[in-house]
Amino acid sequence: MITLLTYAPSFGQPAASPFCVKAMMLLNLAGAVWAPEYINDPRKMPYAKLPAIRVNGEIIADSDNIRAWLEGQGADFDKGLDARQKAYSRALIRMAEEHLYFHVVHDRWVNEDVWTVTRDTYFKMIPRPIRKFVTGKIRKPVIASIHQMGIGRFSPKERLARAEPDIQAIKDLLTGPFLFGDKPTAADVSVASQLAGMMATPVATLLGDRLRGDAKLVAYVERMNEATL
Ligand SMILES: N[C@@H](CCC(=O)N[C@@H](CS)C(=O)NCC(=O)O)C(=O)O
Repeated sequence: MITLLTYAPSFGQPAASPFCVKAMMLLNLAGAVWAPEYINDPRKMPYAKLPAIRVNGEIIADSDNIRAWLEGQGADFDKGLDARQKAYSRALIRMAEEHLYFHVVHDRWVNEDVWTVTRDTYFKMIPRPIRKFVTGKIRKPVIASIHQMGIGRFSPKERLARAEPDIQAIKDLLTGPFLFGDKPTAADVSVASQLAGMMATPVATLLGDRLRGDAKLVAYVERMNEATL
């Protein structure tokens, strides 16, 4: 039995983090038997982040490492893909996780209107009288990291313009049900979990509205959810 150490469900998603949703999709695609254990504070994790899995007392942290572990057990998430498709897959995964992800973080943590909802969802276990103070300390380095990586310096319109070519690239590749044909692969897992995270933003934002209004992408995420969750 595998235990997935994950954030709790929120905003209609099975976990607050797209990376935890990704791990769930990978586990299901691999046919693994697993159960979630919900964790609020990731500081004791090997990288102080979630997701991680626990197998026979061993912790495997980071969604890419979870993928590698599952592949070591025999899973093949890219069955039938040739070397060129696997190379595209790698690039798509990095685009989703190292660029689009930060737009999800910006929308949830930096945007003032969304932040109050994020705060009262993610940190509802912190008593209300001290919640604003405590979460302000948690939020500060997140805002700093988004500023550091760059998109924190953009206006909402500039942020949307930066994300748009990525979104269009995903749409252009979606000539079938999934990115590489009739079956979900590792790239779909990473891309769809980040798109779902963007769509789940609980308050209207330019990016959230852009994605929620895109019938092709909404249908794609629904297809992925049906196939993998
Ligand atoms: N590269 C990691 C990224 C995981 C990640 O960024 N997790 C975030 C939530 S979306 C986290 O736990 N952050 C806690 C923190 O930075 O304090 C993976 O693929 O698992």
